[in-house]
Amino acid sequence: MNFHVMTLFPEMIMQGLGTSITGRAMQKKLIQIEAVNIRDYTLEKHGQVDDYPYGGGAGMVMQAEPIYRTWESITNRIGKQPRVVYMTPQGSVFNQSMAEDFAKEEDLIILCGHYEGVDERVLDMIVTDHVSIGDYVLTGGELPAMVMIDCISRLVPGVLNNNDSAEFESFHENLLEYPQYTRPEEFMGRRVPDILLSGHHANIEKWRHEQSVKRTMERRPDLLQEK
Ligand code: 6GU
Repeated sequence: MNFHVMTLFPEMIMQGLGTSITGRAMQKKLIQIEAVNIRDYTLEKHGQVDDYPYGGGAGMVMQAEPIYRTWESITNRIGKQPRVVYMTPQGSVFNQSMAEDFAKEEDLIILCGHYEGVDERVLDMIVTDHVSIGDYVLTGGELPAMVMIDCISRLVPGVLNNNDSAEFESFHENLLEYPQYTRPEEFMGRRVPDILLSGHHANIEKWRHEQSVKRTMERRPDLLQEK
């Protein structure tokens, strides 16, 4: 899967995703991430990419032209026009099922905004999906883009070592993950639950499922209402 990130801070994207599981997935060519600097596509003399808002008001607005030209360069190069996700607090709130939907795409273009916003005309022209990562305010779309790319990459076949681990983790069937334990059997007087030492796989599976349901009821009852 190929992620094409349109941003004013390309180094932030590449540094943030260059390590750990996403970094390894890039090395293995299972995913490809390119961060394209919108500033490289401005036609203004001093590299300007933003300007004052028409009608007045605080802050600056990202201009349409450099964003359009960045998009044009990417789409001409790859010879197709994939979905374009604009990261914005005004979008639909990202979740696991949106990740599963995006993971079906071969290419995805992600637009990161900054300042007070982006000229609406270029959004109308190129954006297919508006996505937020939650109800709080961030400085720009870069961190949200990284969150989304991390989450989608985990669903690309081969990215996780154990092919099973993605589907059994938190949010599988809208349940939180059961508690985990490793050595030693006793830590500061606290013992690992006996059932996990019993070797009785059917009972262990039943216990884990019960723990998942209990935990979800206690911590995220809202998940049990969904679907
Ligand atoms: Cl996608 N962008 C910004 N700037 N802030 C956010 C967000 C996105 N999602 C939550 N807060």
